Amino acid sequence: MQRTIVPFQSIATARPTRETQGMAKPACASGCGAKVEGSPEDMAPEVWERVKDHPCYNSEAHHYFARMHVGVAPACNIQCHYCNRKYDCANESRPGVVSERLSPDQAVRKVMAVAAQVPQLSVVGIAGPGDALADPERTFATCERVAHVLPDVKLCLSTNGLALPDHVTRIVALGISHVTITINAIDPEIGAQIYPWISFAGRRFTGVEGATILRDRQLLGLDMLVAAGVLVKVNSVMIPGINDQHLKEVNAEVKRRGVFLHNIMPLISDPAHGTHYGLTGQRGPTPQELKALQDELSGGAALMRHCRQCRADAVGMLGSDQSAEFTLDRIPEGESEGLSPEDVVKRKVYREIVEAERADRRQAAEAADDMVAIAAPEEKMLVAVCTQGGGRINIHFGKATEFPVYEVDSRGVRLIGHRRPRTNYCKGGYGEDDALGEIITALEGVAAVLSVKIGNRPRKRLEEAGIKTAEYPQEYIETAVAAYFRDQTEAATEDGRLTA
Ligand code: CLF
Ligand code: SF4
Repeated sequence: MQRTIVPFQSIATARPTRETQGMAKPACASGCGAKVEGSPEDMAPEVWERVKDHPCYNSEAHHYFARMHVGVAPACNIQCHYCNRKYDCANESRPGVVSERLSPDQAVRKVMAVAAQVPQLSVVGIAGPGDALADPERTFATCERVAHVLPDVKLCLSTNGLALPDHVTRIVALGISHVTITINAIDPEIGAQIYPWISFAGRRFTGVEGATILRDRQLLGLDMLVAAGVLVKVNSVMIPGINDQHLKEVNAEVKRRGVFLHNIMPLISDPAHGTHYGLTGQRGPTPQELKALQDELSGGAALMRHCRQCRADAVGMLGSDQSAEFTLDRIPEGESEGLSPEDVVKRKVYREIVEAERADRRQAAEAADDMVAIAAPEEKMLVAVCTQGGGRINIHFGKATEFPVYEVDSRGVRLIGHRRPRTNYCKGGYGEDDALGEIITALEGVAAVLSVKIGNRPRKRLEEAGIKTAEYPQEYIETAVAAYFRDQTEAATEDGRLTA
């Protein structure tokens, strides 16, 4: 089996220091950085312990830890206008080709194979391809067995919430510590524009009646989970013209009820997916519209901004899907009773390395807030980075398949989302002009791209499009973004002085 463990290798074997990089001085000359997002000081110690290695519930953790989904839940009990059952559940995944549907036995085999190869694996989630609780026995049998053979992973579920109140007791008993509920509306008039029908208590309900039942069950399940101490995340699909403005009410309501995170996901709508919205021309929001809504919600329920809308069979770090390496035909047959002692040690050592890396990153970040604080309040910019994990700028521009975007101003450096063109620029030694055009379109509004290296041709095209480039090999992302911002604002001030 092909093995790809990029972030582990980059941290464990190549932990770069300024000395090993041969850097006479830091890329940021003052050695400054920025406060990293999702740090332990942002939450109670017991909560930190529960989220510090969950790549979705903790933004910092997504640089270091991986999740995998096992597609054991094909059935669903509602219909969403953004879903076509031929594809994965769009509540918790990007519509793609149908996943390999697994029995609980097959799922456990797959989990063990991934855990042995991917020491970053910290969470096993069930997110479809239908609803995790529409046929709960398959979901619970899988969770029970995974907890038995791999006690160091967290168990995570995603559900539309209709069946949730019936299963909270079992969820708690099985030690499922993290649950996501997709709530797109609390106003049933709006819900009726999203859900044509639900199936409940042996009957089909449509329109406002169906949307009311769904809303009531979602909120009841949420309250029960919060009361039981389960960490709840709410996902909402942002649908322009239908629920985009209403999501402010949803955010306030779920905050009031004690959710840990609210994840607003852009509608993915394409006629090729055969969904109602795709076929009727309902568009998804632009990155700018999504950011504007998220900015309006600051002060409400805490927002997740690093979601990748991953598939129901996704494997690996968020944003780098390794699922093709772990199809059933590549996994050994037979029962698995647990990891080998070597693999157990490998996973333990990885966590120790991450602890050290996180401490180092925070230390490097301490001075950054001071550095960016000298900027005028109105100065801000969006900066995209090229990374393959570890919280560092560690790939060439041509290899980047997605671009995390950070906003920087006098208050600090914050991740605001990801831009994902359909393909990367470099194709085995040569660059593709069409891909470059798509990347430039995807980066609209971004002031600069920071990478390990960028070739002359893409650099020139980006600069012609008004996007600057800079190289910060192996530097921490926040440190590099803060240094770039400082240098640019200082240069602008200098230019102003010279022309005054
Ligand atoms: Fe999976 Fe979801 Fe658990 Fe994460 S995904 S069930 S909470 S382990 Fe994560 Fe993927 Fe976004 Fe979901 S990036 S789609 S939020
Ligand atoms: Fe599709 Fe998921 Fe909605 Fe069910 S809950 S209809 S699987 S998007």
